[in-house]
Amino acid sequence: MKKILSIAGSDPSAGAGLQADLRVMHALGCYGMGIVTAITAQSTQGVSQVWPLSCEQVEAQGDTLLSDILPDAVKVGMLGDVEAAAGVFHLLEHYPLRNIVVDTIILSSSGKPLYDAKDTAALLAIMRRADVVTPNLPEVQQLLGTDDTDASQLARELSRLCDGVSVFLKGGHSDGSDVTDTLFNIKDGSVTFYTHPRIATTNTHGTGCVLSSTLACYMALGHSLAEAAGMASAFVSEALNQGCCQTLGHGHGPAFFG
Ligand code: PXL
Repeated sequence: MKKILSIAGSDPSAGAGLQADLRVMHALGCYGMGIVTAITAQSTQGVSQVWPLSCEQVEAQGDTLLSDILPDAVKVGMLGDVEAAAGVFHLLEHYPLRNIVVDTIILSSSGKPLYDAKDTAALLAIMRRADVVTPNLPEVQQLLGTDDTDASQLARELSRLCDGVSVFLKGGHSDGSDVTDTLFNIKDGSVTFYTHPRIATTNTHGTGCVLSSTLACYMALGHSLAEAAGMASAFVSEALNQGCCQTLGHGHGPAFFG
């Protein structure tokens, strides 16, 4: 069984963060493991509080786990703050980790900061150790300091900023009746678009987490990045489609019900 590690924040409502990642990994037949970077207080109605863990707490979770078990893929999600990010960087630097997917989480969809954008250097250091990074449009624009909207150009530029990683740019924040995710593959410099109809649903909480953990699983299962990206994009589309008639809580329900 493939072992996948999520390094992420805790979301008690399980729509996003570590709990969502573990549900996805289980659904894909993988063995999910988790290191917590931050505790959040939240529901489907938004994030009310965030407590990042210390560098020492993140490092100790990882040192203990990774000296026993090495995963087949890693998904890095919410970092919380620069301290917790330093703990994550230590783990990426000190262990032979593979298939590293870094989701560049900066803001929650409800607008609560999940990482302090002024500490970009620590986030970039982590992104540079990734195989693939998965920003959404506002994140890539913020990281590049631009308001350009050309997806292939943005993906290429972010790859350059990260000294050559692949970039899977999520299309959900753009307008239009379709959603197009864009992969810039550093292996051959190709750009691939994955387009799906936009699904009318308010159950969108954790869409990015579901995508990045799905991508990590498919990479661990032996798919090429281009295949894994297409399968992850289709998985999210199918999850949103299947979950659109479900009800959970009073706000934005989960993107993936399981
Ligand atoms: O979807 C981004 C995200 C990731 N991780 C945690 C979150 C959120 C959004 O709320 O709470 C823990």
